Amino acid sequence: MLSRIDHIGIACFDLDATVAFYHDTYGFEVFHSEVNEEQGVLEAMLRINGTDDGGASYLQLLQPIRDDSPVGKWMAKNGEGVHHIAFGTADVDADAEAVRAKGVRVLYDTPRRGSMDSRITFLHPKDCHGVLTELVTAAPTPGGEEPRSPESH
Ligand code: V0V
Ligand code: CO
Repeated sequence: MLSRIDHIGIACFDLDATVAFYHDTYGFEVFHSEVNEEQGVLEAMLRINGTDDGGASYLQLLQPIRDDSPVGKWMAKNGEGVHHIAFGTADVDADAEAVRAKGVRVLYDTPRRGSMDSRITFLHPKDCHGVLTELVTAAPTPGGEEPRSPESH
């Protein structure tokens, strides 16, 4: 079951400058950042709020590390802006199959590695009214919950 907005993916030219904007304007902090070589992005996750399924919602700021990556290609046409939305689920495999059975193109046969060791897949934007849509299951942690932000301890 899709139970929350996991994140909104925002493409940017300069990750540091964009992180600074979100910090200085709204006070949002970087919760996590990493390079995902396979997806061709340098990314920063800004944790916005916890959710009642034990997860959280983030902004995912994305700077392409290659021009021929999905985000690099998209930015060449569109510049900066909202690139995708991601719904969180406890079971990305089951939900991806259920969506596929409805005739929506699911881009990966098996979910791949996403931010913070999550498992992710994507639905084709042309089958989703123009919105690139991601499904994501957060990595399990020893406590059974997602990592918590420093201020929530
Ligand atoms: C492309 N199109 C989009 C779009 N990207 N429409 C809405 N939102 C987007 N983000 C449209 C594009 O304008 C074209 O429409 C059409 O789809 C085909 O696009 P294309 O430029 O020819 O590019 P393709 O077909 O080579 O690639 C498009 C897809 C690709 C969606 C297949 O971007 C992809 O595989 N995306 C999934 C992976 C991804 O996005 N990774 C980066 C985030 P017209 O012009 O023909 O009408 S990584 C991430 O989120 C992580 C790591 C995480 O969450 O943990
Ligand atoms: Co994403």
